[in-house]
Amino acid sequence: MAVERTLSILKPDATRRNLTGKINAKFEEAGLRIVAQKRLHLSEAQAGAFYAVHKERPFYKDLVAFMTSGPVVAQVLEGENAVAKNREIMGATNPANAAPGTIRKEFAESIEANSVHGSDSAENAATEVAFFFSGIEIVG
Ligand code: IDP
Repeated sequence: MAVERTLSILKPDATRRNLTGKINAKFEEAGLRIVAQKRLHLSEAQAGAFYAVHKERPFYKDLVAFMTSGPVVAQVLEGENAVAKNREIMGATNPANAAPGTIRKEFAESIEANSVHGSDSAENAATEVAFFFSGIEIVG
């Protein structure tokens, strides 16, 4: 297995409820290392650009409004098989379908306010990491 990097975002419902530390503990307990991290409040243009792939989906407008409703924490997670491992730790998009012990099962409020984003492929991870971080900000 290769060491990979993936982009994670702690969403506004998580920062609002002060869950940053609890969620980060899940990543670290699973062997993922937080090699970059910053807190920011996304503009509509930034959130819209990040989720451009969902532009035609019915929930796009609400998703952009939600992602700009409060601060987020953008992070780069590093570890063996990091992309798939993070998706496993996150759990299913809809918390109702998420497995016990996953972040979304424990913390998500709804299918929209589901606490975390994680890249879904190595290719998307590279693009998403570059969206938020320059090379000098990632310290492995
Ligand atoms: P993922 O975050 O598990 O990869 P995606 O299908 O890529 O799921 O959707 C991106 C985000 O859009 C979700 O995490 C969630 O916040 C939101 N979303 C997805 N499906 C719905 C929906 O049916 N209603 C409202 N929001 C949704």
